[in-house]
Amino acid sequence: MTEREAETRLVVLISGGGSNLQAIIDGCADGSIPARIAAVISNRADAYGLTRAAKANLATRVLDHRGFADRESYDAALAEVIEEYAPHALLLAGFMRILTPAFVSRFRGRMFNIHPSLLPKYIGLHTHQRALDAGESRHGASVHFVTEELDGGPVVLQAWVPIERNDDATRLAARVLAREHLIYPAVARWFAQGRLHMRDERVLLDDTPLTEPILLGPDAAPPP
Ligand code: NHR
Ligand code: GAR
Repeated sequence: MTEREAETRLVVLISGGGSNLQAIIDGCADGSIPARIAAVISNRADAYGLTRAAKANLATRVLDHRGFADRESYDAALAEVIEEYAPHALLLAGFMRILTPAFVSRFRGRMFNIHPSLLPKYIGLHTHQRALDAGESRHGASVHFVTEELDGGPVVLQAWVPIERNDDATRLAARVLAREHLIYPAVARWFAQGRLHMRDERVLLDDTPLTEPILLGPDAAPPP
């Protein structure tokens, strides 16, 4: 019997290890995310996530930003490659390049990012060390719609972890990453089920506006 292909097409952008990509690959494979990954695109040829994608028989592309004169021309080329795959959604999963407003406008409302902090805290880079330096007792990760404002789009789902007495950025990052692998597939599932929208810069889940992000504690599972 021929399996009918899941209708929702995802394109995933990576720059590195791709463990969040792997969580999405696994969710698509086990049916919990009713979608398929049409392509994985990296700005770095040596990203291990490309190996993960190849092992899963996914299409891979590399578009190195260093060959382009400016952000506008890189982003225009990147958008062209993405549109070859006509994705319904675009997932940034450890993608390390800030995207221009012109790029964002092409994928607005169907582009997500996972950011390693409890937004709106710690926008940008080196979030784990900054949370430690600030003496926080909690840290975590957020999945949000991507808008023109860096790490500023509406947040759908967050998970927090405790900061422990002898934490360093490496240990803390690992504890956060384990929770990322839970929350990003959950958001991808909701999108693929047609339950997740952005309207007027707000998140709609099941047609209900979220007044604040859904926040999971250390042992909590995402809502169905
Ligand atoms: N683009 C837009 N418009 N909006 C967002 O919310 C985005 C975005 C692009 C990437 C991911 C983000 C993160 O989760 C993201 C969100 C890269 C940088 C960065 O400073 C900052 C935030 C994020 C990703 N990048 C450097 C740059 O000059 C390059 C750093 C490097 O190559 O290592 O682009 O943290
Ligand atoms: C993740 O922690 C992700 O939240 C973070 O990079 C890691 C990527 O891991 N993203 C950013 O910092 C974006 N600027 P992965 O490649 O194993 O998914």
